[in-house]
Amino acid sequence: MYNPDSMGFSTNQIHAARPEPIGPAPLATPIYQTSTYIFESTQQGAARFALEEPGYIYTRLHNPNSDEVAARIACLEGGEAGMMTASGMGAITATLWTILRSGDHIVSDRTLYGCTYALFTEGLPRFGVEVTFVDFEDIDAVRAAVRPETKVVYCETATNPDLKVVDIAAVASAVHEANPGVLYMVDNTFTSPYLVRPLTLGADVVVHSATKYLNGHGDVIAGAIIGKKALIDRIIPCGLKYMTGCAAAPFDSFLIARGLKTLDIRMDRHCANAMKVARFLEGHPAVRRVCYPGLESHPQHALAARMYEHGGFGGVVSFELACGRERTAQFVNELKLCTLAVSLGDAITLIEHPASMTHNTYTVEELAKIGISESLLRLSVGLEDPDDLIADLRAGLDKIEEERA
Ligand code: LCS
Repeated sequence: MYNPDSMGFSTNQIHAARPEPIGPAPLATPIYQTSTYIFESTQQGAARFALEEPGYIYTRLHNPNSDEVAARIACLEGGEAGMMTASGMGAITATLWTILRSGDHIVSDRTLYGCTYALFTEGLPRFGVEVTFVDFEDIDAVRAAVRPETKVVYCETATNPDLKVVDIAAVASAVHEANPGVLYMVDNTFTSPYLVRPLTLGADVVVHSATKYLNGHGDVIAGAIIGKKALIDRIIPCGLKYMTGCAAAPFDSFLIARGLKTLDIRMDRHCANAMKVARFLEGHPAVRRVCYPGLESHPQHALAARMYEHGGFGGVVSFELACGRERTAQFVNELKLCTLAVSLGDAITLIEHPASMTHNTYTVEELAKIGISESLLRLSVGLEDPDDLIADLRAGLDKIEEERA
């Protein structure tokens, strides 16, 4: 029993009235807002560090909130094990820095989230890793790009920002045939495991920006990695523990666990709203092109219909206006309900301009090569009444059309 009368002020300000851990069995997992965990003895601490005894050591490695949500996401993805990270970029780097060495090679889709592209063009080459960019619509080109020193093949399920859909099963069999040692890594942020489960289609590891649909409420930055237990057991002590240190915060993991409870109903609504908005945009004369896998006009609509589960095609719709960059910017500035911000997967509809924002890591020429113009906008359709979103978009589009007439 702690006796404050026998202790100094400094000791009491830390230890006095500290509650004994008790078990009231709360329904929601409490937030384990702690950096470290008490060992019963030096022997126990040594055994945990030696991985001879399971148990908590330090929150950079494990935390009950993060472990709980990681295991839940792994279950949803159909993976053996999972781990949380402080961001989606943390999930990507922790995985790659566990796998790669100088001299290794990556084959990547050429359309990627802008920071992933910068990691591949600016970051990894500084450490002697070479990246070959290929259009993943062309499976033969992907197969041909794989070399003996290729360690990782990388793509997004649906590309950010233009929603090209990758045939994950076809890529998986092609690249594993070309080199059985490659790790096929898929960023499943845009679809979430509710719509696509890359591991069940032959991918080896899935990464997420959990900042997006998994959390769903725009108040967290976090990432997740899901794959074979043997791989996660390598990434935690290497990619997480000493290469990046990008551990997820306990509170963020708590919020993602809360958000995950409604993933399916949120995704159903995101998909239904996005479909309605995409059909509206496709019918408006001020819109040159709409990128949405749910539209019959999308080049991979048939693939998406086969590969996506639960009858939805995601919540992001990108569209190109029939006007120049300046007028496109003005259109966005005049919207009332669609909110100008990067990120996606929020209850609030967000709109952004990829060429100057999320994808400004590509040069204008590189963007043109992958078919992204300065008039392309990316809309993350939220959970509002879709008719209100359409009215907001229609007001701006009608104005452009009047000017053109
Ligand atoms: N992967 C994809 C497909 C993403 O879209 C993002 C972020 C990341 C990884 C990185 O995740 P983070 O570190 O931000 O959690 N995408 C963003 C976007 O399109 N707008 O703002 C961030």
